[in-house]
Amino acid sequence: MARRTKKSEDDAGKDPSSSKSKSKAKAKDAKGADSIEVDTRDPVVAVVMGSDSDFPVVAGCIETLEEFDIPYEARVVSAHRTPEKAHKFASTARLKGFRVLIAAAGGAAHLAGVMASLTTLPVIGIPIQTPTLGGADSLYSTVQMPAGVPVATVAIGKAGATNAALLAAEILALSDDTLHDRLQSFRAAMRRTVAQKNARLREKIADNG
Ligand code: AIR
Repeated sequence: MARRTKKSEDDAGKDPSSSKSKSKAKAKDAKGADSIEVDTRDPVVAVVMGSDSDFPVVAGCIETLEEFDIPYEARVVSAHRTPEKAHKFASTARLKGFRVLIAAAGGAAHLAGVMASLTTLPVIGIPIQTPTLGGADSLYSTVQMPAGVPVATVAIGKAGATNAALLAAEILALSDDTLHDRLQSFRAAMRRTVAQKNARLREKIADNG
C-alpha cells in the first residue's frame, strides 16, 4: 500500500527545522519497494511557528492544507529568539515562490507582524493559546498592527489554525479553479453536516416532548 511521507529539508540539504508537503511522485524506499510518495512540488504556503510547542495547534492548519492538496512548508522561526532568521525568511519568501505566509505564535506574538513588515505577501496570523492569559496576549500582539502593515488575524487556537489554512486556500483559489471547486465542495459538506445536526436535534426534542 502506498505510504505518504514528508520530504524534509534535511533530505534537500537545507534547514532541518522545516518540512515540505506531500507529493505526487512515488519513490522507491530503502528496500526498493515502490511505496513512498515524496514531494516534488514547490510549496506555495509557508507555515512558520514561534516554537515547536505551538505544533499541536498548528497541526490542524497543516492537516487542512493537506486536505486541500496545497503544497506547503513548515518551520520553527522565532521573532525574538532567532530574529535574523525571521528577517531572512520573510524578506526572501516571495522570491522563493511562496504566495501566502501563515505565522503562529504565543505570548508576545510578534512573528506574523514581523513577517508582514518584510514582505508584501499576504500574512495570516494564528494567535496561540497561552496558560497565563488564555491567548489574549497572543491575539492582541498579532491583531493590533499599525496602519500600513496588515496581518489577517484568525481566532485563538485550533479554530484559528483551521481557518488560517482555509483563508490561504481562498486567496490561492482566486487564480486556481480546481482549488475553488474544492472549497465549494467543502462548504457543501459543511452545510450537509449542519442539516444532519439539525435533524438529530429536532428528533431528540420530539422524543423528549
Ligand atoms: N514565542 C517564541 N518566540 C517568540 C514567541 N512569542 C512563543 C512561541 C510559543 C511560546 O513563545 O510561539 O507559543 C512559548 O515557546 P516555548 O518554546 O517556550 O514553548
